[in-house]
Amino acid sequence: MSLTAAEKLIHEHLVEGRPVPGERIAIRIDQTLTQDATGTMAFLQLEALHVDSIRTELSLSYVDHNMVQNGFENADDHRYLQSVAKRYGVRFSRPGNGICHQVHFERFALPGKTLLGSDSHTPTAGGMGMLAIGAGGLDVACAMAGEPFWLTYPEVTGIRLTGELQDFVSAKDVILRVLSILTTEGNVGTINEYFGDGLVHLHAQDRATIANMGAETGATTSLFPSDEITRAFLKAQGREDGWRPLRADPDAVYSKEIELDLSGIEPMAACPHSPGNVVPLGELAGTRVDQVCIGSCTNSSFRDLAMAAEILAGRKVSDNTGLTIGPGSRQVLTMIAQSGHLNSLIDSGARIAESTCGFCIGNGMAPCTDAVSLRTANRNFEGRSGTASAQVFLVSPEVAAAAAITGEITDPRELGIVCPSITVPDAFPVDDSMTIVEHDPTFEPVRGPNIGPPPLSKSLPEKLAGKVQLVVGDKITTDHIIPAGKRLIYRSNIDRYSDFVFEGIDPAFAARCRANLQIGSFNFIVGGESYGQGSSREHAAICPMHLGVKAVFARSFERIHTANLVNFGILPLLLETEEDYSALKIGHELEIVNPRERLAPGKALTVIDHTTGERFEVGHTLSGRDIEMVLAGGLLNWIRCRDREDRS
Ligand code: MIC
Ligand code: SF4
Repeated sequence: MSLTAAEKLIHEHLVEGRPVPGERIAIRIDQTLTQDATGTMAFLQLEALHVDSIRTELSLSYVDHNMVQNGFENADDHRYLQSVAKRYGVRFSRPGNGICHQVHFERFALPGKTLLGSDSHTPTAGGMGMLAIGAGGLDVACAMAGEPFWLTYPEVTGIRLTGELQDFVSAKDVILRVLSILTTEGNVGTINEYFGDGLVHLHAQDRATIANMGAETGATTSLFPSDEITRAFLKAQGREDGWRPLRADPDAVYSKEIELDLSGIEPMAACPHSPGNVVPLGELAGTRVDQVCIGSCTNSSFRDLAMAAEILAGRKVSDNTGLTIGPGSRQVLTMIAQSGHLNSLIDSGARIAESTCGFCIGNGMAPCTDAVSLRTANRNFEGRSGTASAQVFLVSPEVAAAAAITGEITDPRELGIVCPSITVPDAFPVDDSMTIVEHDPTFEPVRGPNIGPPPLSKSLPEKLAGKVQLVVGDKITTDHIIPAGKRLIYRSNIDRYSDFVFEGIDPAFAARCRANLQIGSFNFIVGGESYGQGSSREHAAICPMHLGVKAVFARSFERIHTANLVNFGILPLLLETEEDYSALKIGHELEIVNPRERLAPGKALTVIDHTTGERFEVGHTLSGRDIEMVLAGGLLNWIRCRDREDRS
């Protein structure tokens, strides 16, 4: 049978289920990654699973998100993560070593292997033929403990690349073009697989950029073949022995095919407030720009920063525009320092930030009121920059550098300069001393006062009645549900973090839920299409769970968030018609009829709206295993019960 590259990797790792699109399957996970903002919770959960050491080939714990350290909380989390890594034999990447996806791509990703990461941009490693999937922290904890990962066997979308990119057009423009075609909705349960003659013109890091931001389509992951370009990159990183070839069979069949002629792609931009609002840059030319930020896991490689530096060399940043550069890793920082590009950036007036997520997650660099900010990141959700009124546009490093010089949105082809040609070195400066390898199963992890126990939910009650506490529209992101930025310090303190659920939409939400819970009633949320887009943060399920939310009713859900809801015992229920959605209002008292008895795969549930007296049906996509988990009150409870039964 002819297979796509994605299907080959799935078949090699399949441990349960039938390899048929739409079926639930389980795959073996070879590597995991966590980052600090999701990692503390993941490791608290790993501790609750009572294993002695990790059972993956390699697990990495990165510190890259919370590094502002405006108090003891971040540093306590770092210390806990380093100590718990030692306890279980996880490799620990110290603060300063770089952004998880960039460092993983440079030093640890391997073609042919599987990677599960507690961050939605884990698919970055798909740029080198790795099956790399983002998930909630609890799923990653389970993978570290040796559990397989459950997902829906995907439909594979083939993206055939032909031609070669024009000068000043780069990988970011390719993924923005893909987003303009696929959009941010309707791709749940698919994999974007790239193939075709155009691939030979894309370096490994270009492919990483495209795979990284493929997360914004909502697809399970993106995948590039592993070829001679992949091999050259691994060789330059001193890791050629990890290379293996991977490509689709010549007559493999994709469920849908898209053809992209790279030579026809123009510079593009994603306009506020969605990565899917893509327009050709020309439509925005001349717009005043207050801030430019170059970095994030999408565009912070040596190629990207060297390109920006060459465009800025001998020029100054415009008087009314601020420019910040965030190198993706210590390796990148070392390289731009050695190559002289760092000097060009400093001379131009750029501010050099640490190798962290930083501005991308609203941790510093919030722009001024009503600012226009051009960023090379992957997300421009409203308020994510830290400034509610800011307009964030997502662009390539070339477009960002041009705007920094002129102070307005400018097509870099109109700067009147020759397009710099960046040569990626044959040998990268390799120094892994910032990733610590230790293992002592007797070592006691060190906890600070802000670090609580892992949250557990109660099993699903016989009678499930409660109040609608919020009705929201389409494309609600997990940033809307639980904000990052200045609230990130509470990632390890669920009770405190829960105060900020839906803070930007309805600051009274948490208090209403707590009051209702006090009188013995549960809480419900109502949403539109694509509920739970964006970040993998499981806090978007844990904190609502803590506030007594037992079900979310929506027109459709995104993949990672659905899994997180189930993992924490919350029912993701599908509203079948627009009328059902419009009929539900804040304050309505709902009852889900006999959920413990009636919950079964493919079977609708009945809901009574006691406020209007109406009854309606709701669907769901829960598998038998998902249902067992919800009934048990979440994945941790379910595993504990299963292990208890196994022992008895
Ligand atoms: C993001 O880009 O939104 C984050 C911050 O990296 C998240 C993870 C988190 O919220 O900690 C993600 O993409 O999963
Ligand atoms: Fe960090 Fe931004 Fe990448 Fe998320 S998208 S991992 S916040 S750099």
